[in-house]
Amino acid sequence: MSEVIDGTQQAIDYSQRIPNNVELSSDKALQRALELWQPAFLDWWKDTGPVDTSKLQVYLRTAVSVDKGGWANFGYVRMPEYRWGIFLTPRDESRTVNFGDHKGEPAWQEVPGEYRSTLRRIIVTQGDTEPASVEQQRLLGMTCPSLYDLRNIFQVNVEEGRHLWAMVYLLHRYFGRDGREEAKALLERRAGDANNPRILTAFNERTGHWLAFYMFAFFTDRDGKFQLSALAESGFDPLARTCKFMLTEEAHHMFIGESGVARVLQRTCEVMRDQKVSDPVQVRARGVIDLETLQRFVNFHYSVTLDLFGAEISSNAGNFYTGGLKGRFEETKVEDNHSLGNDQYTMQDIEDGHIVNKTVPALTALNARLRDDYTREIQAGLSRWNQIPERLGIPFRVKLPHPGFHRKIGNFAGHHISPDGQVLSAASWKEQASNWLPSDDDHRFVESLMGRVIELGKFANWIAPPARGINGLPLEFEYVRFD
Ligand code: BYC
Repeated sequence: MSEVIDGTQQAIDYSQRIPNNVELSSDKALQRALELWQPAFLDWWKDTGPVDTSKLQVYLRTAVSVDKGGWANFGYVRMPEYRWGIFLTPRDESRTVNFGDHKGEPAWQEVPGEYRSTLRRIIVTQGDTEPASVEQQRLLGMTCPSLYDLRNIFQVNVEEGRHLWAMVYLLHRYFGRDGREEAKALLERRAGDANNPRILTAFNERTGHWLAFYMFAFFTDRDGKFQLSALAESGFDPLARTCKFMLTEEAHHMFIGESGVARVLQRTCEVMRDQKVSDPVQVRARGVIDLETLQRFVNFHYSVTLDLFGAEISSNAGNFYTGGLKGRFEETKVEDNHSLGNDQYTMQDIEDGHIVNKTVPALTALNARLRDDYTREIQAGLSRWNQIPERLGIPFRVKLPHPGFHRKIGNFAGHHISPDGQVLSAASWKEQASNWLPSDDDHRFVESLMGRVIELGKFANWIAPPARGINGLPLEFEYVRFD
């Protein structure tokens, strides 16, 4: 099949059973294989996607082109009829491999044999997170703080479904029978399943209420952004082009997370100011989420998301880089020779019970580096959140815990680190952990606030309305129709 998509081909062909901009109809075998996978995907959506939603009409955006400006079309859609498809940014014929041992070679349009299994594993790992997040959020539509929020979670869910399509296209198109088998297995694993769980830890956690959802969308979707950005630098051009378009969708998910938590913070701070309360028990008695609980959720979601970067020192990551498969964040903007041959990187480690700075070969520390880039962006988000209590005269500030806090992967795993970076004994950690991580009681309290608010323009008591509606529409708009 000719893979070429020239620069003018930005529009998506919706006349096909599988919408696409990759000239799918010119490769009949591939088209057939994907058309066989499509009903399995729809069955998966029916079984594990948002519950009781097949009749709802949701005001969703759908990609109509991969053009940077104005690629989306908004309208009412019944979710099972959403047009999931395959959208890649157009090919740049002059693109080269930009880092590692193959730097300067033309970007690969087919999978280099020597990297076949490594690339497949990266694509499968990325692909596995997408359905996992839909499964984790499956029950959230049963409650909602407003129609606006309900529509937003459904938008996220359908787009994560599309991101699964993005990876499945690559598996089918470039990895033959193995790829088809992996694509099948992506529909078989389940978030949190004891026998057949999702691959990465955070995607087996529970997302049991809307606070967890907003935190997930802020912290974990942003890992998505950084991982996709690193893969968008790949020398394997179809992967790079796929990830570039996925990133445009990801931005809205992170907005939902950041603004969701900001609105919770806003509402709590308003109540604390107006009713002159600060004690968490009294704050909770007003039906809003106390800031101490909010902090515990920040601690949890940040720490489990840091685990998604893998071990700080990773020979896998070094091999991905030298092979030209996965770059650094904004690789082409970094001013160096893009080989990392003799470069060093300073990171934290534990030695003799103390946290120390260690300088290591940069090539081995790429996961630590990507994690540090991520943390800088997360910290900027927290600084924006903290303007809210500041503006409302509340002294509380949300803080990031130390990167070693509550880690299960990497050089801090197996150690007990407090949020302020003290190395503790197991006993001391156990005594204090409930001050730092959400307890069952915290979850129960947050769950107790989760009603179903679906009157036009109304918002639950525990969250402030957003600054504006979707696509320039008012907050009173009927974002979801139940007829
Ligand atoms: N849980 O050398 P290591 C998103 C495994 S989120 C379980 O430390 P490496 C999204 C690892 O697989 C972005 N296992 O790590 C967000 C390896 O096993 P094997 C998802 C883990 O390989 C919200 C072993 O431990 N995309 O898109 O350098 C909603 C040693 O590995 C974990 C990607 O992750 C863990 N947390 O890097 C929806 C990008 N961490 O292979 C979507 C693709 C490590 O020895 N994935 N292990 O059996 C990758 O680039 C890499 O696989 C990782 C790990 C960065 C995840």
